Amino acid sequence: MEPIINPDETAIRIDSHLESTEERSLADDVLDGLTRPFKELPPKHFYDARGAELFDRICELPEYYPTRAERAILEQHARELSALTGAAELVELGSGTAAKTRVLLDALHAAGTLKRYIPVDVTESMVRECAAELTGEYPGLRVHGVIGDFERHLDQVPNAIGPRIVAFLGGTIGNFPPASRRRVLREIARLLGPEDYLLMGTDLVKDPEILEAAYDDAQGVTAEFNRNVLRVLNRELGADFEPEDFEHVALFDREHEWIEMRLRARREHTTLVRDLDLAVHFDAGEEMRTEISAKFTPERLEGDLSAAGMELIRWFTDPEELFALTLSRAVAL
Ligand code: SAH
Ligand code: AVI
Repeated sequence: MEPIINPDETAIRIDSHLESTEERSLADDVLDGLTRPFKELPPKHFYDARGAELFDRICELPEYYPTRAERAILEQHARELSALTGAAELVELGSGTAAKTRVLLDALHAAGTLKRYIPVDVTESMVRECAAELTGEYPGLRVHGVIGDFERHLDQVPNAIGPRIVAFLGGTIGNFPPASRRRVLREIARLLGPEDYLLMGTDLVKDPEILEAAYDDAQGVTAEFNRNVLRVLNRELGADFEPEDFEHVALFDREHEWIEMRLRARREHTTLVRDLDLAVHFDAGEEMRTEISAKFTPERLEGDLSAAGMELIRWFTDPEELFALTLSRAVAL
């Protein structure tokens, strides 16, 4: 019997680099982070399927302006970006649902240059769903999904097939502390050939009240997103956290100019992380850091880019100057 060939199948390729190594990285992060004097967990573990759904809800909240501001900038400048870059492919780091990315894909598709989209994300379901949707929406588009950690797997991004934009939207670069931020940017610079550009979204320094409201919304969606990391630890590592034992805290650190999200223990207790054979004690009121979200000035951004071997080419912002979208290139050595 003839095999049934789905004509769309050739349009999609997905590579996964996580599997058991990802469980290892969660275990290492938990062992390292929860045995420190000031407990800490890296934010990438928020994003299981539930965390990704909660993040989508955050993007719709009245207080969370970054998504709307970045979308407005993209809508204003997509055609210009398309003409300037002539991109044949778009690599997107932390692609999520690629909701805003469609604005750029529309422009590149209309210009007739776009051939391939490469979403890179730790959340497997996101990469798979996004690949299926986008090949349906853009006839002729090939999608090569990379399920992986952009701190460890950027060398798995396939070689460019033409001028490339690497998009890093949403302000996700701000979720790295300064040293790792520069390390990630250096790795990104290695993805850029002489014809290629980094298109990066960064949230800007502003009134602390606006910032704190964006990370502590009235409906409590961000609080649920924050506590979701405890559910991930319960499921993946057999921990026995009671999420409601922790209160959501979001504050703007004026010295570092970043938002810090923390979980504050409501009572003294000890949690067992069964798979690591680890007992973790929390004093009443003790706080564990779960995310930083750095806010940028043009100087901070230029400093980080230049330390990573890139130069800023264009700076776009929204009318209220809440958020910036920048285009950069690798500096020729
Ligand atoms: N770019 C989208 C989503 C931002 S949310 C937007 O602008 O709305 C951050 C995304 O990055 C999530 O989809 C999450 O799964 C992914 N992510 C976070 N840390 C990651 C890491 N270390 N490696 C790969 N993806 C990561
Ligand atoms: C993905 N990242 C840029 C978001 C941010 O604003 O730092 C994650 C987030 N945390 C709380 N709300 C949104």
